[in-house]
Amino acid sequence: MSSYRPLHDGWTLTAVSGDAEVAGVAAAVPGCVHTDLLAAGLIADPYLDDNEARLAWIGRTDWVYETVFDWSGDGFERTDLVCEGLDTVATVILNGVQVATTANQHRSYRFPVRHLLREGANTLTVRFDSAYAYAEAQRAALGDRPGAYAEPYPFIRKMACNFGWDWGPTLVTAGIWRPIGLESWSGARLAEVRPLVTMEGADGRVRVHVRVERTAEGPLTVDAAVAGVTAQARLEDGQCEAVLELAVPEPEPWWPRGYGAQPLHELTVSLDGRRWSAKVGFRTVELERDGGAFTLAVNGVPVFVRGVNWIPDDCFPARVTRERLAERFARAAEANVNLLRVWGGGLYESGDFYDLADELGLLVWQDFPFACAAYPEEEPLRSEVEAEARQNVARLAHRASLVLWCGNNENIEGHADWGWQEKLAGRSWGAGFYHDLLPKVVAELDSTRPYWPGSPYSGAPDLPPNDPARGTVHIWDVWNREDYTRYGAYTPRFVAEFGFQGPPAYATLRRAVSGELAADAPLVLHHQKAIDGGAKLLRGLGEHLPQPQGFDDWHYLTQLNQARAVAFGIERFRALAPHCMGTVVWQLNDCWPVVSWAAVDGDGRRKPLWYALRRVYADRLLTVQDGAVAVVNDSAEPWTGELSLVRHSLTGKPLARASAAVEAAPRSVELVPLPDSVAVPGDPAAELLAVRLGGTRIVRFFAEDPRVAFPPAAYDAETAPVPGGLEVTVTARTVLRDLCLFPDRLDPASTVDDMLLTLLPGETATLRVTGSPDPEALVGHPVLRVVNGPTVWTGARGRARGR
Ligand code: BMA
Repeated sequence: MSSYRPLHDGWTLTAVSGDAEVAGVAAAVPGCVHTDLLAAGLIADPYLDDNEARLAWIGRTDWVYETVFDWSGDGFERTDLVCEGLDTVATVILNGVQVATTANQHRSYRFPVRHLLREGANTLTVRFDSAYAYAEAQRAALGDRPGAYAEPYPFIRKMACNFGWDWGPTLVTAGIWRPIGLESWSGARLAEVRPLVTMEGADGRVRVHVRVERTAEGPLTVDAAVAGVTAQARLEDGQCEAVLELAVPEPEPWWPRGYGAQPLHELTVSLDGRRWSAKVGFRTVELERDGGAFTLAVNGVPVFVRGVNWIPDDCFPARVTRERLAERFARAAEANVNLLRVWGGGLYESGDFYDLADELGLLVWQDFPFACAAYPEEEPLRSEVEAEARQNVARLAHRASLVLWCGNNENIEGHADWGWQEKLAGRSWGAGFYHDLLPKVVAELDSTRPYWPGSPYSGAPDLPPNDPARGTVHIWDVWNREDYTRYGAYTPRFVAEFGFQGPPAYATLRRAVSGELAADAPLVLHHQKAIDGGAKLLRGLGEHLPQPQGFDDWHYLTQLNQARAVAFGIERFRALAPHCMGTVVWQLNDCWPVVSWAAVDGDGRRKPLWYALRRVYADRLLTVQDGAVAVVNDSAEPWTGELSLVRHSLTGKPLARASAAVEAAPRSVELVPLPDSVAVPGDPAAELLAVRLGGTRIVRFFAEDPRVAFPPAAYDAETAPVPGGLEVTVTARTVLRDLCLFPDRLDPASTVDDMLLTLLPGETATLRVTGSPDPEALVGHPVLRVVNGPTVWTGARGRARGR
């Protein structure tokens, strides 16, 4: 017997330190101070212009949330205040009596409060002290630690990127960020249910670890059921823990997407009429490490990871609804992604996040929340870390999608390679967490999946952590210093991070920034957080693309270069399979409108990189590598056919042809050497190579674009209305290099279904555009872009024929 009552109404917010006069402002729970102040019209939107710069005071202020609620004795023995998330330095007060103080955003809490409740009106107050003040006090007490950023985030258990990152603003939040409510119960309740789900041979196996909290004397009965199988445990007087074993004969296994279906079964656990339930899927996970490999195997099948890194989708995480997550996950799945890495500067994500991953077959690699800094291991942080790890490992242990626990992001590398040891002068830096505490917690609570101490990591503490030859590597010399062709010098086992920046969609930038849009406009630069980011974007164009003339060129060319850079890396690494068994692109998403490494921008718009990802992450990929065509077949079926190789002039005239019979076995890479007749051009500036196998066609030029003697682009374009939008047909009169359509320039809601198309003269592409952008404008500059288009090379304009 129990009843739950959310306490989400009637909250007010008051500033109780500093100069701000904020008192009794209506507040949303779950929520945070920034979004409350925004809703009350007291601050400007932190994501627009440089408003962020004037909001630093919020993180330095102490705040009080308060609500009054009615309560009347409900006949239960116990009533608990359940706080699923308090951000972060909180004092909880009920009817003037202090219930608890907390300092960990990553934990949830339950406090018995029945003795404090009164008939009639009750006042619940949650005071949040400044996260800065707390973190700075810990820093003073424990001694400073080196890190990638000067902010004090390693000194508080709070989402690190809230203090600003090289893609995120500094907006230090406070608030009741997850649900809060009263739960009343009598007799006994399920305090923790931790099902470990795996397969043994062909059979599904669930071991449900149950902990109960009880007031009742005498025996209790716990029941569990899954897939038609039931189990029961009896708890004797005073006993609080039980393990229930369920063996499900020959269930359909759960597979990552691309490998099979994702059957999920409802597991129910009940105690005295109280019911806990979750969806579980049966599978095994192993990490194969022979000879330096880093290969995730699900149900014994090695999986080539086509991954993306995930960052908190909003600086104000209470705004991230299930609907929004579903949209982001759909974008990942459509781009043929099969793994999300929940990066260590963020959070243990919400139940909705893992629900969607389980349903879609998106594997999840979960970092423990530590990133890019040395972390003190002393109290109070040590106990907080242990408590949060225990709670979250138990919470997520049953998740089919979760395949790896990882100790941290880049802290082992930082300690080894970034000059931290000298600065630390013997102070703790987190090694005890990554090599001792966290693996022990995982071994104790979740034996069903592997633990990896950090990323990058080579497999042993004494090895150089970022060695491409072992374990996971992060490749950041590209972007920071090197041309993207340097990916070609790597022969890694598993690339857990690599990426390249590009601006967000035009409509996103236009919404975020008022006034002039220019690469160097101060407000545009405010939405670029990487050190020297603007210069690196331009330098990164290298020999590949011309330097831009004006904003429109900058926007197209740097977006295009981002897409090409990442695609270049993925093509290289996939062609190395099975030596290399995964790439995790930095990064899928953004938390606000910003120039960044993301494929999907802060307003949810897809950048050209997303379209490139969809192509290079497809099951079937053709790529030219080191004088051969790599036929990459990451599907369960063989890929057979006649590989056609044609060297063309830029006018489309075939100059040489070759072909080869191909039979790429399932999950394999076949290398087909390129004969000189097609591989060696007569004139590198005036020829291209077209490679085709079945429905897949790629085009390679023999020189970088600025050295190709492109004719000025000419094309015919027609638009026709179709339900929900327009169909755009572009017929190339000349070669068209990397055609993109940017309909959001005309209508922010408008999208297009494909991009980055290279057409030979006479070829036609049909694109679907949603919404109702002006059809004439849609097929002209600067909405329709090609590399050899009017503003990059002067010359004839594309001829656009309207409807
Ligand atoms: C790695 C990541 C992030 C960062 C990214 C881009 O260091 O782990 O910390 O945002 O590179 O610089």
